[in-house]
Amino acid sequence: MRTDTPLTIYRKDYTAPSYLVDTVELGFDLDPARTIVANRLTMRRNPASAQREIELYGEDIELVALRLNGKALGKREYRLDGNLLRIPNAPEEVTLEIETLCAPEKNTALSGLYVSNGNFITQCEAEGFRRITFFPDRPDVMAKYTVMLRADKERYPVLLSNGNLVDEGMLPDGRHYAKWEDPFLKPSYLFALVAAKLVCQEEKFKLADGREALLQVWVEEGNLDKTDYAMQSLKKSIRWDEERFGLELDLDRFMIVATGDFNMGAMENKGLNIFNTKYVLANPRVATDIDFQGIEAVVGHEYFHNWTGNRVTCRDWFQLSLKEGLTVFRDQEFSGDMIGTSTGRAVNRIDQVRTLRAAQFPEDAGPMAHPVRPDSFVEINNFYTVTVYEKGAEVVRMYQTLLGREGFRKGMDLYFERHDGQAVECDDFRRAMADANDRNLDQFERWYSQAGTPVVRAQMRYDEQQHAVELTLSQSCPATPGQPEKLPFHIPVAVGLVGRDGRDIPLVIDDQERGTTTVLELTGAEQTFRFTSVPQQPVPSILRDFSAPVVLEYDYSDEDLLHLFSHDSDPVNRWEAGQRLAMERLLRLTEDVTAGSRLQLDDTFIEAMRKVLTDESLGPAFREQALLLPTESMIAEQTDVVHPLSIHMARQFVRSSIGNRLRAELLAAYDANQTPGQYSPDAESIGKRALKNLALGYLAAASDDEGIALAERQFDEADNMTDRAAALGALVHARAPAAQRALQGFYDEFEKEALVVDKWFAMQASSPSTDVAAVRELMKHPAFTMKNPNRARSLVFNFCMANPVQFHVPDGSGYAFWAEQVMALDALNPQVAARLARAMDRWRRYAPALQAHMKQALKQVNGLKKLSNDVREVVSKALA
Ligand code: 0A1
Ligand code: ZN
Repeated sequence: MRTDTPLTIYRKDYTAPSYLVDTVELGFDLDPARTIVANRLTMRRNPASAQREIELYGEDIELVALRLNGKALGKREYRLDGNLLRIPNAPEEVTLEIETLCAPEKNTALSGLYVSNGNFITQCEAEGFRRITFFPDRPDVMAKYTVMLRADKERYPVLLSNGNLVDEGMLPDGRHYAKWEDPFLKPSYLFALVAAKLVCQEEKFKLADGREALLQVWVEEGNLDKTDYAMQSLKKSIRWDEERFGLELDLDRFMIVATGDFNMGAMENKGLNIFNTKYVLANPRVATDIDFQGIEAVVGHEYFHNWTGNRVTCRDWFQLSLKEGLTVFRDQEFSGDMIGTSTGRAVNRIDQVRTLRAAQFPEDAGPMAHPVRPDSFVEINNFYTVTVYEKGAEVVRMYQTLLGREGFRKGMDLYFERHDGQAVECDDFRRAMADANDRNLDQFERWYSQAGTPVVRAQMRYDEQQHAVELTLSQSCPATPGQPEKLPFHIPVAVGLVGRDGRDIPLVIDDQERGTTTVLELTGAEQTFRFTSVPQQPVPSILRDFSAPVVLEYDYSDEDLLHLFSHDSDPVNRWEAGQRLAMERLLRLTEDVTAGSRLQLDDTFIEAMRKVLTDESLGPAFREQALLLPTESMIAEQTDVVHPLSIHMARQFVRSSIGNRLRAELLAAYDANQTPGQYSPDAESIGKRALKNLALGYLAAASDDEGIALAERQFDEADNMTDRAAALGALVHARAPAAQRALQGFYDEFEKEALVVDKWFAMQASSPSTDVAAVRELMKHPAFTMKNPNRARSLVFNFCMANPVQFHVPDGSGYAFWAEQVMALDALNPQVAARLARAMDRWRRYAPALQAHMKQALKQVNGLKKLSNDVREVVSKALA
């Protein structure tokens, strides 16, 4: 906890480390109150650095002893200022021995070495290793690690670290030890240890080259009935990386450990991935379809990091997207390939687009906007963002769109050939892609350096005499903090032309046949592309498969959109046409609510919805996506002055109108998409349940009681969590009289399942019937604690971020609650507090009366003297 003005760190100030580390030997005497860490480093001066001082970082640890080449260092021979330990005039080669003390049980920040439910766990990314021992804790210092763990055998029977187990045995006083050796060079942020009472599901798995690897999933006792899916996902991930990228597991043993106390989703520590239980534990009784999908994606993500992140890592934290954007892209492709079918893939892609629009576009337009490769930060933990991750993945995807799958693979191969074992920059990845394909990708660099969501404006002119289409594309990008002007991006725009009969028109440019979808490369501020042999005026389908993370502007008429919504061969744009139809109406209705006008929804829209709902040729998963309305926050992003209540009422009106006017079709879809028999989280069944439960939601939102009755019945009879939670959600959100009974029953049944109790809190927190007072009541529930991040997120975050009507009540009490909780959380866990702080990012867009309250709440937090750098950065940027 720092109380002075936090320091900004700039990418341009990067300098090479003064000393390199060859080997690290760590010894741990584990004790919750007082753990002794012995650290023996062999180091040598870095020829690439002019600096001669050894620089080590340490935070919240006590230095007990320091020896250099066998000799204890006196107080004059080193300097310890805050978190920086410097040893001047050190020789060329040194052996440093450092002994420190830490108190894992007091570590509520969950960074470094901490205790979770009695077990020792570590989290070192980004800068947690320095909370364990003094070290040049930066990713460009890569070393070989040997780790000796000592702990009480009864309390901590399982002792794990990175790499291979090389020795284990007993010690006096009931203690035991285990020695681990990691054969690979790694940066300190990939270090991990676990000392715990755990059990595991394990299996030998044959790798492509014939070797056998031991795979383990470690969980607390009582949870072995929930590890199958994670294990299956791990095996699928290993296979997929072999087949798609020729990348193999490089260790004999690969372990996953689940912990209930974790700041993020999971962590890719070498050979010892540590996961939030949310992304490991699942069976049909306690986990929903979305949970199962999340597990597959996150297990894949962490596994894929072994090559993209671990074997090739980041030179500095500004390059974070080098590993994160690339690894998210890889996990997205993995999920798509696991579904297999083309509509399944499209639905997967639609989900990605939705996340980008709902979370990344607002970030890119707000006070925390930053390039995919940021130029500066105060606290690196604030930059594990949707921009670095999801926009970063879109940037990687654009290489594949521009170079083709094969070209992309060639680029990947060259990247590993050049950089295996190194810590590199985003530019190195771009260079590998360019060189492997003999392409100039210089301009593409702007995707890394310029923040903000580009706007692509399209105009089409049809020349009836010449039978030609001229498509003019122009681009611009709004100003973002520190970047008033932007230069043009290199944007791949995938385009098709849809004929009057609904079929794609074959594309001809410069007398060349280009198939029915072609990728136009927009590199200038404005360019015109000319298509010939177009027999009649088409409707352009632009940005197919969402080929670039941009906002597309085109003056589509309702007729155009209806045409695309019925016919576009590109499912993403087909869905997109429906979203545009819905958004137009939602925006108009929002204005009508604010103005007090009567609300009306046109037949055209309802008919379009009826058509998709009843179109059996479309898979249920796609129909569900097509019928899902843009979220309230997506609507808010499209309005100049945000009135959250108007948006909510407009959206509710559309929901209940759909429920009333498509009642028969919704009931039919509800019946037709039952999934009897044994639960299975395959794409087909997931799609059916999604459509069925969407129908249920609309019916429950309608004005008669049948939907509510259906939800009650489903709640009582469902044999899986997907259907139970959906039914409960429908009851709670519709404020049904039966909601209270159902909530109580649900809690009683699942009170021992922490992840289900999280759902129970979350459902109430995001319900428009839960006001500030009710949330405060829920915080008094014996199962609530702010110390557990999942629990804090389930109640407090969901209220502040997913319950706009109640959070934004006119008297400002929601914001006062926010300020209180940010401050309380900051004292425990700054990283998590800073995430909650971001609920106010878009405060300047709200109606003036709300703005005033929001500003006051922000100032209250910022006025606190004792505030972490994490929260300080977020609130001060919001106020700037
Ligand atoms: N590298 C992890 C994300 C992660 C980042 C920071 C953490 O602790 C502060 C934990 C995990 C990933 O991308 O999965
Ligand atoms: Zn990652």
